[in-house]
Amino acid sequence: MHKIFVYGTLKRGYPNFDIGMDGTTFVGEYRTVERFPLVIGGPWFSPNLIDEPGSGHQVKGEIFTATDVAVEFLDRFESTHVPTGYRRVERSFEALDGSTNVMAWVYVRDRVNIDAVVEELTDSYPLEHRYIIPSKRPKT
Ligand code: PCA
Repeated sequence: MHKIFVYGTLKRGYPNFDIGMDGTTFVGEYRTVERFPLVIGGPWFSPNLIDEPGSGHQVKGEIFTATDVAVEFLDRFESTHVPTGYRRVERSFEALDGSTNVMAWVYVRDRVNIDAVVEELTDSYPLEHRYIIPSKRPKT
């Protein structure tokens, strides 16, 4: 089993939870141990955790356990095969109640690959009315 930390549209109650988190089981609410910048990037107003530890905030999200198949699906969903897409990396997380620290996978991006930073967030991604789900994006 894998552990995966989600901070954006894959959280419970967010637009990609139903399509993306099939085959996962909720573990709890966690935050990154290190600080990271969290931004909304264009053109789909997507949340991006930028792989620049030490700046930004401790970012809050949710940890799930996931099967190999579920992680393979998520890798494709998050375009890890595209050089400018998300990268899945292992980072450390602490439970919001401070009880435990765990390692988990998380999808991060490099700042140079983000078309436009629309907004710098603080410690969490709120429900974002501007976000455009993948199925509503024009085909290229
Ligand atoms: N989905 C992943 C990364 C950004 C996004 O929208 C997540 O929720 O963690």
